[in-house]
Amino acid sequence: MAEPAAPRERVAYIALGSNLGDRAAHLALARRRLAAMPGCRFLRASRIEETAPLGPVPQGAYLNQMVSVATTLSSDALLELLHAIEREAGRERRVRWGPRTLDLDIVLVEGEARSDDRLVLPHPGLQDRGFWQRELEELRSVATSPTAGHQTAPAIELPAWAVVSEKRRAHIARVTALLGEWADAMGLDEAERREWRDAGLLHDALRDADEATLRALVPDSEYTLPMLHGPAAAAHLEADGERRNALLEAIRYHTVGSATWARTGRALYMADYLEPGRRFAQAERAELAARVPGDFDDVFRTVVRQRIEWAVREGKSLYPECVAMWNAVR
Ligand code: A4P
Ligand code: MG
Repeated sequence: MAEPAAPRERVAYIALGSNLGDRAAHLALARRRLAAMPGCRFLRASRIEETAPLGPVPQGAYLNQMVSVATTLSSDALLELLHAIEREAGRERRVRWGPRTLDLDIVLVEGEARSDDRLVLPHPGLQDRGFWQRELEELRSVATSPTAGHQTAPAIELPAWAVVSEKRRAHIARVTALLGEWADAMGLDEAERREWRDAGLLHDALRDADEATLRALVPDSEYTLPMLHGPAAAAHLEADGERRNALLEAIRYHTVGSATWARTGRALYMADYLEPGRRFAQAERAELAARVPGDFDDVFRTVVRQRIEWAVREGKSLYPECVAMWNAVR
């Protein structure tokens, strides 16, 4: 007998709103729960906007945000899960359109239109809510999802002097793809986009080179072997005539961190940690990756903190560059 066809994944857009209590924390709870929801893959989160209250009830300003998920759930099942998240955030339904700790609305489900007493899709509010239209546009402006990278690592071209294993090459491809998605979503100009791409491509170019090769490139370095490949790659590039300082600094310090990085260094540091091929905390890291274009500085701070906490837990020593970076962002 033929297997039943696997349910098709559709993209659903969910609006988050809060105007009571710790509004940002309510949105964060919703994103965490959405990222862990069964039958759903978290795709992207828009930036958060503060909006004046709509409707007849006098109430405080809202924080609004939209996220996209790919889901095999029916819209009815999705709505039920959303209501459970609202309840967890302490939502009480007293006044329709009244103040709320957390409101989760389904704005659109790809390919579905319905209007009955449970659901209206697309949500009728989409017609006249400018912030929803902006958020939807933002989510749709990039076709690929931040989690797509590990399934289809694109072919990449590395310089002839690169020494990388196949596994490393796949990591480099995923980091570069993630940086490309962020650059698109953030609308970077061509020069910065190229700088981010080169940072991704070149940061680990010497990751699998032997110690003698690395030390020959940076004879004065006091770093131990696992820290040497960044400075060595930067030295190699400089000797080849590379003059983009933000790129050189990004590559030189990508393992230890830097308090004086331009955006390129901070983007590389995040992409190296958030790329989808790493096995730990996948849902949480996917959520952070999705938030980078809208919340770059906050995600950077979170990544620095998580990497330091990990080093401390593992009993590793903290490099002074890393401590200085933490002091600069916390
Ligand atoms: N329902 C029907 N269609 C949908 C849908 N597409 N998504 C039904 C979600 N629910 C849908 O919703 C009541 C019922 O609507 C649900 O049980 C479901 O069966 P609710 O969340 O209990 O009530 P509500 O939120 O008070 O009403 P509603 O109509 O969802 O209002 P909205 O559109 O959520 O508006 N001002 C600003 N600045 N930002 C806001 O986000 N939100 C509202 C509430 C008012 N003012 C605002 C904002
Ligand atoms: Mg609602």
